[in-house]
Amino acid sequence: MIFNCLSIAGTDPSGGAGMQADLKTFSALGTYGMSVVTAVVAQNTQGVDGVHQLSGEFVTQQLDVLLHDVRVDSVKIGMLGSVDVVQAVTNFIKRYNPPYIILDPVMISSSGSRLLEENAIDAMREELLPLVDLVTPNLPEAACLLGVSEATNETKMLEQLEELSRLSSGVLLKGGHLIGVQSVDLLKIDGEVTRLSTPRIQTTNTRGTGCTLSAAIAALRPAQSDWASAVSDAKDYLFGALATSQLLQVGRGRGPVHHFYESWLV
Ligand code: PXL
Repeated sequence: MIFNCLSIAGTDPSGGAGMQADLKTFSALGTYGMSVVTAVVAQNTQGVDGVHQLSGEFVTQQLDVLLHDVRVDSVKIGMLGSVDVVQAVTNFIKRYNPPYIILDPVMISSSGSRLLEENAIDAMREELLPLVDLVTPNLPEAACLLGVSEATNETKMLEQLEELSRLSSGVLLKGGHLIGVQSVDLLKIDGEVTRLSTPRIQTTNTRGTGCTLSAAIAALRPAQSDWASAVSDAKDYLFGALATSQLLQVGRGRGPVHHFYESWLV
């Protein structure tokens, strides 16, 4: 069976982050990719030039027309941008109750620009987090959702993991921002904590890593029996895409990861 995976996200013309990264990830992992756009972003590997935010109403229209026609097997939610769109996506989940919902709580772009209005953070925490199966914050996003300072070690990460799991049924807290030979993520789902450690790769091609990981989890989850194995396999995929990223020559800023490292002949 080929699964239909939906990305609800913003765009990246340079193809390494956002919706484009999600569709590449879905395709690389053997699923059928679909996308509903929340915001059109004028950006490249060096920075964001402008954001054209779509209305909640038009996001709803895209979702309705798609769901009236196509079976959706999993959903990855990325950049939402505004309160209006956070509420549109919240209502979509309530109305259609789609399976396997992963939320990457995108707030800041890889190049440092704001991608979520300040006043949308409360709506995301109060309305959306309780409805998703898994939320995948990095350390700055976790701090922002909890209104605390950023975790500086694994003990603090574990405390924040517990706090976040009061807000959402599953949490993958990504520790990539810490320094160390290993990069450690902590997963808490169904009451169980799993520590996922991978060797840190020294590269500046880190564009879209968060998008790629959450999209990979959405692609892999329908075929797996539990979240922990889908997350672990998604991390293995991202590790390969990061390790081979130097094969790509895209832009002068932070380059993308190599989504198709397993299938291309070159
Ligand atoms: O990686 C976060 C992200 C999500 N969505 C869009 C982005 C980025 C980072 O640059 O551009 C559209």
